[in-house]
Amino acid sequence: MGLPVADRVLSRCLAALLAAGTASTVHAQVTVDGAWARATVPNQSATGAFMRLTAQKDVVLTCANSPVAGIVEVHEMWMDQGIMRMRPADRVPLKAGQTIELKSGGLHVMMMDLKKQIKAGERVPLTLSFTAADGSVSKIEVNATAGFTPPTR
Ligand SMILES: [Cu+2]
Repeated sequence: MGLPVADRVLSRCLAALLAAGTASTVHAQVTVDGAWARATVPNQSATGAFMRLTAQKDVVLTCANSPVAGIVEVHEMWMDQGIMRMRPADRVPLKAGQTIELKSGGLHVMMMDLKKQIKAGERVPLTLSFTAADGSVSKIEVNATAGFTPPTR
């Protein structure tokens, strides 16, 4: 089941990239707060990133990338008979003015095929792409702080 998922995310990311090349890219439609990534131990291949996102207008989170991971997906998590399960989220819509929280145990950015260990205190760069109803794509750069626990605010 790995391949179809990767294909889907990849083509979605590609679509976002292509759209970004033709439409004007608008910045700062989405603000990010409290971004952090869970630090890893040596040889760990995957980890999560978490943050609060607030959009100025209705958009859908369509794509996530990071230079430190081969595959980046947005996952949702839920409890199923006492077992924590997760899967790629099909759509992550953001309503204008409403903050959604990507957090441990809920929606999260899943970074897989990690290219290096993520040490506590490091910055983890992420690029998130959002598509609006008119098809325009905006991208934001996120610097998540790595740690083993969420940052205190
Ligand atoms: Cu996940």
